[in-house]
Amino acid sequence: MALKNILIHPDPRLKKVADPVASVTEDLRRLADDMLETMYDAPGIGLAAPQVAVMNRLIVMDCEKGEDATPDPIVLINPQVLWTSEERNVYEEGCLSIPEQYAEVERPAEVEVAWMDLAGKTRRERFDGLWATCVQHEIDHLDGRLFIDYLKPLRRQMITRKMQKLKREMARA
Ligand code: K2U
Ligand code: ZN
Repeated sequence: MALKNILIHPDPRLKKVADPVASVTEDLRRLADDMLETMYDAPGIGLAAPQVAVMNRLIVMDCEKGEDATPDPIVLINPQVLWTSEERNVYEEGCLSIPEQYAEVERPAEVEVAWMDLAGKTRRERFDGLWATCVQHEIDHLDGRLFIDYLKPLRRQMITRKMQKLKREMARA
């Protein structure tokens, strides 16, 4: 198990479309493990492979919040949204690649997703609540989309400028 470095926006790798996973290998299992460890350490409730500079269509999630919640990690390989509800939900989103920045994003309240699990089995499930928000946020990462892409240009530009300043300070440290 190893903690991975999380890319910070702006970074061209966060804007790329990730490649489909061909097969579940030992390396992929190790990557999923490392992503879960990195997510819990952040802490976060989701993480997509491009955020750790791996351009594979792989995401991990565990939206069971709270200290005493039993961890319920889920690994989704090549996830696809099959259906979205008419009903929409607004959630104040954050992103581990855009630290300390939060903004309201409206998304479908419920989504049906198909994916392959680590056993190579095809799965299909409906997500609602925070799980629905999170899985859409993570699948966006696989398509090079960040939550700030849903904001007005001026707000997005302000956040990007703040991240550029943060990265300059991190480089000096
Ligand atoms: O992909 C990521 O950067 C992890 C995201 C996942 C997420 C964002 C918005 C809404 C739901 C999930 C977060 O940084 S995880 C941090 C977090 C924790 C609790 C609630 C919202 C965000
Ligand atoms: Zn994110």
